[in-house]
Amino acid sequence: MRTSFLFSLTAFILCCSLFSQNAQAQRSKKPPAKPTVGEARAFLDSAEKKLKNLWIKTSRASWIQSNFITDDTDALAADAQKEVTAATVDFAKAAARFNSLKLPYDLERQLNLLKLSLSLPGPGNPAEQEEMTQISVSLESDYGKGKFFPDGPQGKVVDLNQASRILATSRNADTLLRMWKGWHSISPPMRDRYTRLVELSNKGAKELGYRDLGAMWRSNYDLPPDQFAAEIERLWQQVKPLYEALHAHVRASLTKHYGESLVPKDGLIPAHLLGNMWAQQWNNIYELVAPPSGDMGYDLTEILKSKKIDEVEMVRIGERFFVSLGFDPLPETFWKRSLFKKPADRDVVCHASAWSIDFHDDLRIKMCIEINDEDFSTIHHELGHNFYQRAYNPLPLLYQGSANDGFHEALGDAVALSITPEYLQQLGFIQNVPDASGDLGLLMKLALDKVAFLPFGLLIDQWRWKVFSDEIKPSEYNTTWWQLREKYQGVKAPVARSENDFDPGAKYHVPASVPYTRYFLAAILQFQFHRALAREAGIQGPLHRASVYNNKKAGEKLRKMMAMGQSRSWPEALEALTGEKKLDATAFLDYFAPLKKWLDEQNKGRKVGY
Ligand code: X8Z
Ligand code: ZN
Repeated sequence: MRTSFLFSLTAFILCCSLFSQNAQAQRSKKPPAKPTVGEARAFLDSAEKKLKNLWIKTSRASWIQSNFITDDTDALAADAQKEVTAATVDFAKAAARFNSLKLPYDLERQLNLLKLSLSLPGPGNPAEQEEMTQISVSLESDYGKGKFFPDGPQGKVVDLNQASRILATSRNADTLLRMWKGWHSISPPMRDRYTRLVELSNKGAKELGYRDLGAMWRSNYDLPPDQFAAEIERLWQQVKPLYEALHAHVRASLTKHYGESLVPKDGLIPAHLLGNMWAQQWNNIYELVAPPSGDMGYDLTEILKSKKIDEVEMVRIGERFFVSLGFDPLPETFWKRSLFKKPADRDVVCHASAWSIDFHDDLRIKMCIEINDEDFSTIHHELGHNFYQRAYNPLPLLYQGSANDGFHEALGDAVALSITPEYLQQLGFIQNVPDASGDLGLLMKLALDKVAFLPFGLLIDQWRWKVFSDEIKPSEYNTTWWQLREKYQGVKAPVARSENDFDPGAKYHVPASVPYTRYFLAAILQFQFHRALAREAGIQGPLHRASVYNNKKAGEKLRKMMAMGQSRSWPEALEALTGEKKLDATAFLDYFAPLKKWLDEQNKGRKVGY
């Protein structure tokens, strides 16, 4: 199963026996028999068996499809997903029979997880179900195939990896704009299908008893959905001053580089200048904004290249980190079956993902690795998914997930926070560990990744929640998308946009229907995890210099939390690792406190905000 996935089950044998019992009761005019705890248990057992089978089949079909995109593999993947969706929906509806029954904790929790297990629930009507899964597969597949011709149809073709490389390295505003516009030309054809997907998946969510699909997604956090939304807002308010301080400094640096006519001193930053297609992480423009007196002293991308470290070796280094914490090495099949390099001869979904195909040890990643510091970090992110999947694999199927989806996303990132200069020296990547004068540079580089990401992590689902609740109409999709990007990120479209565009579709998680709030949660959680691991390892000193590499005690604490899967509520899992029960941005803020101080000094006399 892919970490972000529509999973499911089928229940005909069991449903039939429940339905026939009720039919008998109707014939004899007796009220339907009250369900029992024993029946609920049998229902779940049977659902798990069916589900496991179907999920494995669907994973295989999806794996092949996203490693080899053709019309045929699309059709096969859609077929498999349809089966899974139909079965899960049937199970979820049949499970409603136990709603009024007082059930033991585990049964109740698993039934609830079963109900929430689809990211895209289908309507009960088979024709609509088929339409929904076909649309969903076709959207992800179109994203995977996305290419454009910046010099016209006779000229060279550019894919997302190539465009991203240029956005990361070019400082020529015209070149950047061509890449930005080119990639955003792949998504308008998705608009009508996306509109229909919203209708169909919303219908499915309503049939399962949710207000709409957004409310269903928000119900997956052991809290009432509105309270969860309020928690997210609380965290955003905690970190917003730090984001605004970074934004103001980056804007001033870009004004200096590109001129005030392109980057107005007090306004929104054009989205193509920040080193990333979605302006979601800004680490690639480090050299434009670096503190003059705080050089970090090394460039990891240069080191990887000069040492001729290839894609597989980058993954091996990541694996060795987890092994140093006490985890078993990855199985041989991982190395045989994973995709590490973009194939030259076929279309693949390059967006990085981690898979557990068989709920046991058939673990894989799929990633078009580029030799740079960003992908070195993403490799740890993906491996975090795989090690998590293995840690909880002894649990019943419906508990095989992270405490909430933010935990899954945070795990590998928390480990990657241990890629400190001290660790790089241990790897033999740098000779000398820079002294504390380089800390500002280190913090800036990481802030351009983690702090810059926060509003982006928030806004995708702010947009989708409103799309699902119909507050945003299809005729307003693009306008509202940019309103949110301006409001949260303080960035603007580099050229005029209209409703002929469909810019949300140019971001993977929209066509792929992967909920996104998980990444906002993960951004906060990973610092809570890191602080707890450093404490467990007995590390003194600033958190940005703390590496738990080789520390078995910290590793054991982490493994224990991972092994809980989603068998307990996320506050319990959080407590097991950190001793804290609440999401708390103080670890994040403390980590960046020296940088915040520096930014505030730089920003004196500048407008902060947008
Ligand atoms: O999608 C991902 C991972 C796979 S779960 C590579 N991330 C988000 C993104 O790329 O937009 C990680 C950071 C945010
Ligand atoms: Zn992930």
